[in-house]
Amino acid sequence: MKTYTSAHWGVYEVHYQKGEVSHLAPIPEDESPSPIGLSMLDACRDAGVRVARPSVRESWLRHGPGAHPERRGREGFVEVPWDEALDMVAAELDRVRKAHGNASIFGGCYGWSSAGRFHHAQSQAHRFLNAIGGYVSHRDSYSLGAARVLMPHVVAPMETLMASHTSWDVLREHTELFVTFGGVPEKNAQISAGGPSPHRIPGGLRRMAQAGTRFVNISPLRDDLATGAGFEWWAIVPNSDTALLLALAHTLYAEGLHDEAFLQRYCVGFEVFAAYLRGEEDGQPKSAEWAAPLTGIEAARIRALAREMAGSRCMINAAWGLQRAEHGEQPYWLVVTVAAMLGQIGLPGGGFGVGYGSVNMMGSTVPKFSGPTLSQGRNAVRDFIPVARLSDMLLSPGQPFQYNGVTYQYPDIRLVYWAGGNPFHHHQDLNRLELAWQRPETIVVHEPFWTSTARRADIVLPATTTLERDDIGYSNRERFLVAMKRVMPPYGESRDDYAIFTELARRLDAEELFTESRDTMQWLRALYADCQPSAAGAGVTLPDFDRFWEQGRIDLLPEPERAPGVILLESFRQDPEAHALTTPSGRIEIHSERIAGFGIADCAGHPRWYEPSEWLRGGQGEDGLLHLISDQPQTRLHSQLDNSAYSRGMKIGLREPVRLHPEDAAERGIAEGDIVRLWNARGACLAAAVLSDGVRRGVVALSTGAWFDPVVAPDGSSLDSHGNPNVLTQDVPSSGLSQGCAAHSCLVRLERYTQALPPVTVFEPPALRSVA
Ligand SMILES: Nc1nc2c(c(=O)[nH]1)N[C@H]1C(S)=C(S)[C@@H](COP(=O)(O)OP(=O)(O)OC[C@H]3O[C@@H](n4cnc5c(=O)[nH]c(N)nc54)[C@H](O)[C@@H]3O)O[C@H]1N2
Ligand SMILES: Nc1nc2c(c(=O)[nH]1)N[C@H]1C(S)=C(S)[C@@H](COP(=O)(O)OP(=O)(O)OC[C@H]3O[C@@H](n4cnc5c(=O)[nH]c(N)nc54)[C@H](O)[C@@H]3O)O[C@H]1N2
Ligand SMILES: [Mo]
Repeated sequence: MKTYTSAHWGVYEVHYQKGEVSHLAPIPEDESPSPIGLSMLDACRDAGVRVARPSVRESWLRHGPGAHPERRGREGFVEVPWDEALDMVAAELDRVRKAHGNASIFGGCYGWSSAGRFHHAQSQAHRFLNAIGGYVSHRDSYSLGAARVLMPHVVAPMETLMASHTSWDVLREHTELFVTFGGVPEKNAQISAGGPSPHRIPGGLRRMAQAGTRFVNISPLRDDLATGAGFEWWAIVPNSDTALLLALAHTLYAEGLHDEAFLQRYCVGFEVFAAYLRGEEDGQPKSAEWAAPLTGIEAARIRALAREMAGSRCMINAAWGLQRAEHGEQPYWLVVTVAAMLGQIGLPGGGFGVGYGSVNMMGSTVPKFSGPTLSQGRNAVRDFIPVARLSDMLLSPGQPFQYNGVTYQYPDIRLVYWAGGNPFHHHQDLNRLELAWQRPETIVVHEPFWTSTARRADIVLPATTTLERDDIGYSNRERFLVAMKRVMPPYGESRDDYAIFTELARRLDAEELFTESRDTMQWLRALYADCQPSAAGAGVTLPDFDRFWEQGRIDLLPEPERAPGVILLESFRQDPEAHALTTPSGRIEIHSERIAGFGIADCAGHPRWYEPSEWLRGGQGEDGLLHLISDQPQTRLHSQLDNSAYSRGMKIGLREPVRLHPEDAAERGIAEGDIVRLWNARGACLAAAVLSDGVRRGVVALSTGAWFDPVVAPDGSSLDSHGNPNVLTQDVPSSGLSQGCAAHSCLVRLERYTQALPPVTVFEPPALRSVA
């Protein structure tokens, strides 16, 4: 029998030599396996960055909670025995909850952690914190901050939409024109939370192109799309998609190409929007001529595309990146609106997609059921934050914030607990986060690796990786349920998050509540048994646990004849009364009375154009400013595996590559491979120049995930030596509606770096000493 493992970038076979694990290999069913996982073994054995023993920051150990918070990230750690570390963490949790209440513990733990349904660090942490009285939580995600809040008002929750996207076989057969905003990046579709298998997007796109679908990619980056054939690239000004979509809507409306009958039967509020298109609100018709200087795209081309869309079976897609920006709600609302005007929603191959290419699951035909899920218990604390308001919360306790039409208050946080995420990767404006991070009295982090966040904790507890423990791999609408067997011993003294929380729960009189007296294998059996009925409901018969464990994996894809193509919103189209949407009207809301009723300054009741605070106004940055796209990295998942040979192999002289147009480079005297400095008022970093005419002029692309590695620059300011874009991005909300992450609205300057190059030291451990 073969052994398998599951990771966010795929399901892999585990191969052994002489009884020891030697390498991972793609499963044969995967026609486009991701190379990221092949590097996973080495990355997990990398002694340079694994946390070996519980470690406590020098000042905290000596002087207790709150000692020299400004030294977080700057001073070394003392390695202590497990029992001492656990006693310390338990005593500190107890002190804080008694002195300040559980609402002073932030336990959001946002992050992708690793695959496996039981040892999912965030779920483990939430279950534990609930068992000891609760914690301040977070809502939504960095992925989909604006969309998650907006879309339930307009059409349906994002989860529902994502799980029912029109499938690739239907697209191939029916879609004549595929218009995509932000491409369908294959690099991103390597990933799905829990284990994509097999990878369906590269093949899906190629087969569509072979069948004759015409593609138009509207994106600042050309290589967001690869179809194996030619396609049209519209190098749009970043953050101007709303203007382009309004102009497409205006052309359809002005030329009578919109589907009145569809709008009447399936939508509400078109008249209000039409008045805005005509310019009745602000005196400005949203014509193609109006949009041309905003988007950098000629009016005639915009009009021609609108006519072509109306004349063919057309799928409109938007990458999630579009809504990770200021006013990120607007392009999403408009993609639905323009698709509604075309009247093809619910027809095969027509309508809209919200993230084909953002993750692998989109367009799958694998049946959906709730996989094995660890219950998190009940949280007695009601306070929460929208996830991307982390620094605001720490800096402004007691201050009000708006979220989805309601006003709340930021809690007063004394203790931050993080397991399974890396805020010094994921948050915007890291220099501001460095300041906010000085506010709590204590910061506890569980981590397998010496990440930039672990280095900024007071107590670091070393966690195992997936390869070092038994678990069950499952991912929504992916094909395999995987017995993830432990394939190597834990690194150093690292322990499973479950084992760590069990010990803490024992010290805090919550052991039974947390563990239900089960060990890991008992939990795996229980979680497996719990999901058997829902699998059966979806037509999947799961064998008993022992058979599953022995077999190594279960194929969840029914025979082809039982897996008919999926068409998004097909039943709604067939019968909008019986299959009414969950919006207030049960219809698609082109005007939302509910959102209008919120009275939010930057999100009205219908989609409209709002100018971002940072963008290339008029298509060009004033005075040398460039628009920064900080997209998802090709060679890793966020910051995960940045230490791997594969990710490091893409770097140039240890620095992260930044892509820019050859003419923007020439204007600055920059050649291929030169080390450059990117900066703005918020921060600065180094990166290595890669020249490409596939990047729009005025745009630079620096992917996320290079481990944050600040040094003091010659002028005394902080300089990230490695190339982390989040020292540059703005920590502002997408809007007052959603408070989502707006990383893609960011201007920077760039120059050749001529000073002595600081080293990249983040792949070496911090200063460590052991207690005598
Ligand atoms: N500028 C900019 N910033 C962005 C984005 C962007 O587009 N632009 N994208 C945003 C998005 S969409 C996201 S989702 C976030 C991602 O942000 P994160 O999810 O925070 O990033 P990861 O690097 O995946 O962090 C996961 C951490 O969990 C650790 N880990 C793995 N397994 C375990 C385990 O078993 N136990 C414990 N305790 N820890 C474990 C890993 O070592 C790693 O440090 O970044 C966001 N940030
Ligand atoms: N390899 C890899 N894959 C990943 C991840 C990873 O870390 N590594 N992360 C996963 C996660 S957590 C998420 S949430 C998804 C995110 O998936 P997305 O949000 O879709 O990914 P991004 O790479 O941020 O953005 C996609 C593209 O949008 C384009 N774009 C940015 N701004 C604009 C704009 O204003 N207008 C237009 N038209 N285009 C724009 C950029 O060119 C970018 O390449 O990716 C997932 N996939
Ligand atoms: Mo994400």
